[in-house]
Amino acid sequence: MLLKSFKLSVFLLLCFCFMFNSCKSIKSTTVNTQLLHPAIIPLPAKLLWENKAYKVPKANTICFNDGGKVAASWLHKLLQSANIAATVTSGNNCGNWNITLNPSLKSSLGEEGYNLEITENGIQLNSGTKAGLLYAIQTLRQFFPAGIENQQLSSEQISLAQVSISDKPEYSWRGTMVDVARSFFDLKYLKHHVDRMALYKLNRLHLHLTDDQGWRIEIKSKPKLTQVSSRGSVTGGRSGYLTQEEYKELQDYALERNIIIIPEIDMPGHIYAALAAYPELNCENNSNINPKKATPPEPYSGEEVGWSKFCLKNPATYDFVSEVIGELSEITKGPWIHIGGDEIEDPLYKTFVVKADSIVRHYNKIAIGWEEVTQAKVSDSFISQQWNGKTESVVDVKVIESICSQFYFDHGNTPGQKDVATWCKKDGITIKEVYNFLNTNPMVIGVEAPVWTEKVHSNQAMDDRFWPRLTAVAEIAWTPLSKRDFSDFAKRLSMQGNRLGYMGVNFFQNPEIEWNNISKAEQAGDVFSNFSPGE
Ligand code: TNX
Repeated sequence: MLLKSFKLSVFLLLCFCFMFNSCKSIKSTTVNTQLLHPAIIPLPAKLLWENKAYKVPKANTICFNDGGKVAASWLHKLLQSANIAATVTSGNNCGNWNITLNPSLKSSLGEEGYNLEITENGIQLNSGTKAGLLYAIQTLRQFFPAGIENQQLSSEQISLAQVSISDKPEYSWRGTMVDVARSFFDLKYLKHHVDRMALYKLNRLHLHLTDDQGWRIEIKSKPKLTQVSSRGSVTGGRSGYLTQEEYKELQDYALERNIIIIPEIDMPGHIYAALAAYPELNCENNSNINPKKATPPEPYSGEEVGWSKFCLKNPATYDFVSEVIGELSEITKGPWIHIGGDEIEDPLYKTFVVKADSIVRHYNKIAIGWEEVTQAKVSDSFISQQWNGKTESVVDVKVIESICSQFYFDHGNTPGQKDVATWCKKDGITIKEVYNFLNTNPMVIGVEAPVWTEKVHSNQAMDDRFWPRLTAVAEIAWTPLSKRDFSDFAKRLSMQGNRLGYMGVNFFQNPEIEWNNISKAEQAGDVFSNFSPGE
């Protein structure tokens, strides 16, 4: 009996070595049995390991029931990338890989939850929704050796740890924000960003599309926004814009991965790029703009904030807002439009916010704004995004938590990092500080981490600010508080480094983590990059 369990441990250890390429760091006397299992982030809500493995056979069948076809395509792609041959067929539990969509599971698992069982008979993925099935596959993906991300798997037999998982998220809003206005990030980068978000079950991508320095979305009724306003950027940053076609392509790509895009038009402040193209929107004598910063039509490439605003007493302002929001609503698939609303003083500010809210609702969307908007009596559906916690709110609306001291990833990973913001927290934001997020406000629907780009001008730098801190965001947003434990998370993260490396993510090798061996791919890309599962 003892001998048998010793053999089993050696077997599992070997599997582990193979899977994580990390034998060198394992000393036989200090083996932590917990680490014999794949390191899953975010940690599932309920998870029970069996100390056994399922050896994937040479011939496999993926069997899906009604509604499970898309999930079957994702799974097939995953297995193909591991050199595992499989036939895909419809039916009920007719394979060794079975996908079951069962809407009645929604009552227990919600909109995004799933069950994943790996037993000696094979793999079962169940959910009430397609999103849940996709997440079951994202969890399963982390059972495979990291080389799967970059075609680095040999044809050796794969063993999967046996497990029983029942999982669902703590919060519905698990977001990231990219400021494409100060410096532009193109469709290709944004798709890679979406790929990476999907692996960690992040589901909201907020694009800060406009600011003083640039306007990044094509609005056909206002052609100068692209002809003129998109040309600028912060000094050293990139200019450009997304065409409506590209915006649609990004949304479709993201939606396949259960990610909704939230476009932000930042108003009534942070609006100089638009005013430079349409100077007729200014008040008399340009009294709405600080002349020391810019005089239209000169572009602005500095970093200061709070010096430009719409002319709020000018009726043309509201026509402009209505036309822009109308067109943006038409091309936006998600239910939300972000109207900004930050860092501005004006006697008509509250009136503007209420009007902008009603314009957004007129186009059948839900408005989101930075926390200052809650000084105004916005509608009940409005969502406030908290960033400094200083606003005296007159309404009780839902909240997205982005408090700058925990979530502003334009701040450094470590003290003294170069090209980072320091205004909210001088020494940067550690992974542990992100992980220690505690929420007691029942109005909070989730969290979102922004990267502002005054100082982030390359894909490499954007990767460095987001990763690995976004893995901590993913876990605090998904895993119930009672299951969170930083030292356990840090161990799991140490084993994810190799995967991020194979995915070509230029992540910051934070000294808080004892990284295992890390393989680095030159190019960004992973097992599901550019893959479409079809309808
Ligand atoms: C504050 S917080 C801003 C942005 C800046 C950022 C720099 C908020 C809603 N606005 O305009 O880019 O700080 O960290």
